[in-house]
Amino acid sequence: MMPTLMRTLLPAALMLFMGAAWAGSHGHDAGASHPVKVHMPFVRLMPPGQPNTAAFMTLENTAGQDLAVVSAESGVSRVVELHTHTMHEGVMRMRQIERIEVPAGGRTELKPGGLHVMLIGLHEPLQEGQVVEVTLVYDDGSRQLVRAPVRDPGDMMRGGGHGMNH
Ligand SMILES: [Cu+2]
Repeated sequence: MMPTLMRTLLPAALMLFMGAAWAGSHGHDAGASHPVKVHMPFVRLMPPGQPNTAAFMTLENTAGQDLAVVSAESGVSRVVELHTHTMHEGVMRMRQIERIEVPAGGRTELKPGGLHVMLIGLHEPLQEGQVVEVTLVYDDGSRQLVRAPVRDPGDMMRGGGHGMNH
């Protein structure tokens, strides 16, 4: 009787505790405490007059469960979409996708030519070094604020960027 009770009560208590801890990080945009770690976020500096740009970063899921980014928000542009690139008849095209998967214990790279957060219809031209706030919304309902500096991809190619270690 007793061991059976323990087996049912203990996991329940544990889940309750974890739920409380989780809820604690929910209400606000919890960057540091989110199970997904964001590495090297940046927004690509575009030539003047370009109304759109994109945010890139590496997402590392330290949780034991698969997560996915299902939307993103930012105040800098009219529309924010999740995008990927696909080859279509030999031409690289971007298209909108529903979600960006970040498998448990895995990493997902958002990079030029691949997955990205598309910022469409910038309210104002972005300046190099300016920090753009992008909020990622996950399929578990959690939100994560990412601060991504605006970088010139040319600078990064020449090694002038910070932390581009590949
Ligand atoms: Cu795009």
